[in-house]
Amino acid sequence: MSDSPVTRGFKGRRGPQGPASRIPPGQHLTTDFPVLSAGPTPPIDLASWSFELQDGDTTLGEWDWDEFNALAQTDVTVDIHCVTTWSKLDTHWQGVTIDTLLEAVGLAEPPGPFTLIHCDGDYTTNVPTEDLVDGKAMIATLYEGEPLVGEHGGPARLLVPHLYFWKSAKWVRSIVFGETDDPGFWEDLGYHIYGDPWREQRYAGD
Ligand SMILES: Nc1nc2c(c(=O)[nH]1)N[C@H]1C(S)=C(S)[C@@H](COP(=O)(O)O)O[C@H]1N2
Ligand SMILES: [Mo]
Repeated sequence: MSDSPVTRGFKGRRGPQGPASRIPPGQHLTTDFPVLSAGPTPPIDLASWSFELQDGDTTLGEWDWDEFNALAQTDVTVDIHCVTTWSKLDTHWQGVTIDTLLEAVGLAEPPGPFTLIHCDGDYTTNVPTEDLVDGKAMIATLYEGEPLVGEHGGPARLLVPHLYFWKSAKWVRSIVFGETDDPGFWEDLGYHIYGDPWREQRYAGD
């Protein structure tokens, strides 16, 4: 792994409240970690793995596995909320924030207001750019201090914990910035275009 110092990220997002007030409406606590995938876990070869930032069709930056792991690391402890109604508190992740990636390609400002996230295995999800920057999201490679296992999205997944967990795309391979908010896999099938668990935005129209 990297020799970079690890920064404690997502600051101030956990209040001093007790567990009950950290569970969004319609959710219940779980202590295990369910696996939810729309298809099989894709086999991923780290030797051919890459991660890309794109502005439409233009590649802004591309990293192979070693290059990606040499980027500055951030470590967070966050609560996660799946639309199937489980929530899990105090999950601990390490990875590279989207801010770090934009900085690495020399961009002070993100190139567009919306993103579509692409994965191995054809899954996509849309996230507004503002929900990915300012320390709100990362590409996570470690979970509870261990390399992220395949079932949970290893080697790398998006982590955007303030939205329902379907937005946290597993086996992530690229973030494509654009001008329009185009629905991804679940959003096309009727899930909410944004997915804020605190406003219970489960399905289109919620
Ligand atoms: N590539 C990909 N990412 C995905 C999914 C998927 O099917 N494919 N499922 C989503 C859904 S619906 C949820 S709830 C979480 C589940 O993550 P977990 O299996 O690590 O709990 O991953 C999200 N990311
Ligand atoms: Mo989900």
